Amino acid sequence: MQKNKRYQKLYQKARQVLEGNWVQLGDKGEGFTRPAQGIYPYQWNWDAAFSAYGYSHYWPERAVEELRSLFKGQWSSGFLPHIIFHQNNQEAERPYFPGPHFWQSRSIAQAAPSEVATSGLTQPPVAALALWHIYKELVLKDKTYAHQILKEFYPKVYTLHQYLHTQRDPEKWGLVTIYHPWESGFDNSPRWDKPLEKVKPRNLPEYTRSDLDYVALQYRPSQANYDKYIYLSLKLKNKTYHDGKIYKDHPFKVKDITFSSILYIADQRLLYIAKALGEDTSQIQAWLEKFKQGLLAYCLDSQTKLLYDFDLISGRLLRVKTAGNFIPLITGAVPKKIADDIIRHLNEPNYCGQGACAIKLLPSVGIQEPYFQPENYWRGPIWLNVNWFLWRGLRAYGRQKRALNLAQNLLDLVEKQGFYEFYSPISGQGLGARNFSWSAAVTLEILDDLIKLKTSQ
Ligand code: 9WN
Repeated sequence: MQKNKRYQKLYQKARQVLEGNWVQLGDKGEGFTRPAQGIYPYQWNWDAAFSAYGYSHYWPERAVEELRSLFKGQWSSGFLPHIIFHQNNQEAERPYFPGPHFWQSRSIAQAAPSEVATSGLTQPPVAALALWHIYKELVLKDKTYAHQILKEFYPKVYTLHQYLHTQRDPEKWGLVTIYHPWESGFDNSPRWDKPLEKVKPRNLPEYTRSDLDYVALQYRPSQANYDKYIYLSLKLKNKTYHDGKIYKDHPFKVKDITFSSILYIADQRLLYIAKALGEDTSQIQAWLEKFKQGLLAYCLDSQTKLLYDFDLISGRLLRVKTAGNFIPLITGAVPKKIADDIIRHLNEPNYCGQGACAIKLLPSVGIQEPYFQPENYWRGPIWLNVNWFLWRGLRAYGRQKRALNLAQNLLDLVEKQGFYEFYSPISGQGLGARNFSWSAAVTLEILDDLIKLKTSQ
């Protein structure tokens, strides 16, 4: 099939997935995009931002609605929860665990909004990336409306970033501290194995996982890990989700390099937005500088020349070989020599180089590592949002050809398998939830870029 036709077909399919996951709330066009039917019936933070990014390419008004729904869950502290439990959500007939009754945000946290129930954790802040892209699309059609949208969201995104730079960085390292593996978005990644060793659940109430109603345990986090997730969540709840109280003795505190790198590129977008609105940019500039220093001062392993997460409890780098080591490339703030070394690793069989995998995309874990499991969630499978970040990282370092190969491999994969939640790097098989929103959203972004590239040639 001709490339252009092939791309158009895939584009249509990706749109269908996103729009098929839209959940209407009320009759005024409000709503949100669930990550996938069944297993994820509510609005997740970074999933929503990816979806908004996807919509922004062809339906920016819908993208605006997605962000509006997301920020309805924002707390007065700036904190943006990882799940928003919208009311009148017909999708959520089956109970999700841990759901609104577990978190009890409205009765426990002073800062939580009263209109909507939320979780008490956050997730990587992708929203500014979506907002800036929405603006770029809107401004071509209607400058006044585009400006209004920036004005509406700027204070919300600003206070979110401010919260992350202050409450989540009392050490002032320029890096974000997470309290729970769920906050990273990379849930059961081996990145968190060491810090979780010290977390020993006690007096855990009985609970029933809802995820296993949809996906078998072999593809999901282990029961032992789940107990720790619930235990950590209860600890946060006992501290009324108050950062000052949590910080003193919470048993899981990690400087997360992917979260912090995403915040850095989100800050860059915030800077463009501030400039477009004529706002003062000095604070944002200071955040950007701080990250650059912190990343190299605390996360660079001088021997392997790789970047790792930092465990605040043991005071040690978490030297595990995962996709996480590559994500800081998106910032363009990694010095060239170190970035070259990191990129060179992509040639190794460990990262699916030299024909070691069915699909040449970045696996979530090095395939030769003892903790690699090809079909288990964040312990080995390929995730498309991760590869989307790598694609951007490669371009930030001028590796256009490599980035193009990655994009083409990603498109081949979704064309053959469909828009799955994740894929085995060994067999290439799609796994987890089907018709997964962010897999469609990042495909739209990549397709759009390739189509533009083709038409400009
Ligand atoms: C817990 C929704 C979310 C993603 C996360 C992914 C997974 C939830 C789960 O699904 O996490 O938040 O039930 O495992 O790990 O990145 O945002 O798609």
